Amino acid sequence: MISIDEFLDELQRLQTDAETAFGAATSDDVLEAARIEFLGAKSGRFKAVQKQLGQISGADKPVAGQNLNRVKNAIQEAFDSAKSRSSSQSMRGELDPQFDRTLPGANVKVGRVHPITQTIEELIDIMGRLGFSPVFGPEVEDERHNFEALNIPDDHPARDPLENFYLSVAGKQGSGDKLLRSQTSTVQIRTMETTQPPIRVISLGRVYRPDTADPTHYPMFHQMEGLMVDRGVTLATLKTVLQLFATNYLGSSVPIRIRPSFFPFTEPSVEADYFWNGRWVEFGGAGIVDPNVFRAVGYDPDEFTGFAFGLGVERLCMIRHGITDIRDMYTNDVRFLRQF
Ligand code: FA5
Repeated sequence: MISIDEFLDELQRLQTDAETAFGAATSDDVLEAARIEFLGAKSGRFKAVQKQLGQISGADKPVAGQNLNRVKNAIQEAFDSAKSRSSSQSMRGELDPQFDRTLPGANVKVGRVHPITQTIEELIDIMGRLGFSPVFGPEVEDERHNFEALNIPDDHPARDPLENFYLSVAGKQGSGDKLLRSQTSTVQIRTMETTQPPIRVISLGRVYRPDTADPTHYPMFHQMEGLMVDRGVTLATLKTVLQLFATNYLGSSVPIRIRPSFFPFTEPSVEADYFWNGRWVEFGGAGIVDPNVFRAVGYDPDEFTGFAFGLGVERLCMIRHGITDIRDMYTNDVRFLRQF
């Protein structure tokens, strides 16, 4: 039998010795040797003291056990902190005589987030503050979501194979074919199919059109779609949200205007412009959601109204950074990209 006092003395010695040894280890090898001496699974000193637990009287066992655990944790902690110290660079200077701390550091080249991704993150942040949550949809779409539910009939020119990337070779409208989505308005439908009003969402992502690349057009670009559905949403709500968006993204002195336009899925439809560097610049289409769109997703158009808008993300990014050619964003020239 061992008395509890002897056992606790032994534990205290073990802890002091271990902390001293780990603290004084001057290389990884010495630290490892100390680890084996104190924490070694078979014949480490901690293990030896642990075995003595069997010789403690039953009444003292709980106290002995608690102290054993406490010391085990303290020793482990002392080892962990010595280990992390030895792997840090400053320690290498002290421990490894071959390490020359006067050498210049390695020049690590840190990458950057692409300007379009930066813009998307900022747009999500701004719209989030106005209560709009981000939602996402697939880039390969079917005709229901890209056209039909958006009130775009089979014979509409927007469905022409020459205006879209249909995915079969035959590529024909009305064939039930899949296509690369030509607008993010698809996500309006997907959201309304699965959610009941009130709705306040934005959807950001890539869209594809067979447009010839020029300074302001690219065959793949990004849009930010906005959708708000509730009771009593009007064109005034839309204009307020667009103005708040422009103020937050471009600055408080930027006025916006809306002018009549046409989209099959909104009625009335508008084009939204902001005033920038002495001229009006278009930032996208918008309007009040057409009752036929609500019918297509099972909403009652007499109960709810909503607005939707679709803005070109590249154009917003370009205006903000003074980029004059959209193609620069997609040539992957790091001399261009590292400016943002
Ligand atoms: C649309 O795509 C509508 N879906 C927008 C909308 C949504 C209207 C909801 C009403 C309600 P539009 O084809 O005009 O609209 O495109 C919107 C914006 O995308 C344009 O204002 C422009 O900023 C941008 N855009 C269009 N084509 C290109 C292109 N080839 N390259 C870069 N940006 C483009």
